[in-house]
Amino acid sequence: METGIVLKGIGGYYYVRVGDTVYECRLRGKFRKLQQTALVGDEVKITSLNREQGVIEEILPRRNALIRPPIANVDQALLVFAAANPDPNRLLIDRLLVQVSAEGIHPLLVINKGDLDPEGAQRLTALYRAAGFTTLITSAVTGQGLPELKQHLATRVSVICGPSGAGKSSLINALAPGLSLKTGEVSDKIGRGRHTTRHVELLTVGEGWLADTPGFSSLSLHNVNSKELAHFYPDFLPYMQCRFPGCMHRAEPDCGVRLAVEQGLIDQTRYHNYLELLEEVLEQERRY
Ligand SMILES: Nc1nc2c(ncn2[C@@H]2O[C@H](COP(=O)(O)OP(=O)(O)OP(=O)(O)O)[C@@H](O)[C@H]2O)c(=O)[nH]1
Ligand SMILES: [Zn+2]
Repeated sequence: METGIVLKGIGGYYYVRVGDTVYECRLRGKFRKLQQTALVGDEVKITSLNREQGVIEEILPRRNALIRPPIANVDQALLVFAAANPDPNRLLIDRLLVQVSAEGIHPLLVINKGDLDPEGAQRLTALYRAAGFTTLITSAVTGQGLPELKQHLATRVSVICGPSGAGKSSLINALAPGLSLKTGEVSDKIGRGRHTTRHVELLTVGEGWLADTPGFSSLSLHNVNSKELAHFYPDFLPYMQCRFPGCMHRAEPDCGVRLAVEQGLIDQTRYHNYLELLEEVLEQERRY
């Protein structure tokens, strides 16, 4: 048996990449009885019937599984924001960083459209690098940062997410030439792009795999609780020496995080967005 990765599934057929070959596979009958199906991203063991077809004999244990898009074993999420047009929404950046980290997925903050505002892009990436995140400036138009982005994709399964119009489809097209995803023009009137991307497939990009469908469309922080929220802030961690063990870093006395904000050691906006997300999580907990 050979081990491969499921790149896509259509109507009961799974396309499994083993080395340089893609096999069209069906699931062994036992999976139907167990009501199990394979997910894109699954590592599977197959027996080949010939050089093009095979049978999935075993689905290896999943490290994680996203619901939208349905993909297993996601290692990394590219959080794509535009340097301008549309302007980056700091609250959405922080929200996605928390959401992704809480799933155990490594976030890579990509500031695209670097050509439109090079200085703004530098400022933003410097801020988030200082906060402990991996960042990259790209441009789907000039090609800036694309070789580096490819390196970040190597040997992993990545999904792309971010707001409409940030250039997600453009980046996917630039990384996987030959594929032509539709890209939407940003309407200047409303400043938002159209949602044009649809089906789910893992694209082979260099040595890695990239989902062609954007993820994390649900914006609720259902996977985080109020006690652990601050732990997804690497920039808070060194200062989380507060008087109260359960400190949520709001109005508690002798809070190390608040002190660090006052001393300019933690970015103000990061902290304000934290408070906003904390309120949201607390409200969620009150309701359930
Ligand atoms: N100047 C510039 N324009 C870009 C860049 N990347 C994408 N665009 C343009 O921005 C617009 C939106 O790009 P898309 O790739 O459709 O954005 P998206 O994030 O996939 O948007 P949705 O499908 O709505 O989620 C298009 O007109 C692109 O041509 C870039 O790096 N620089
Ligand atoms: Zn505190």
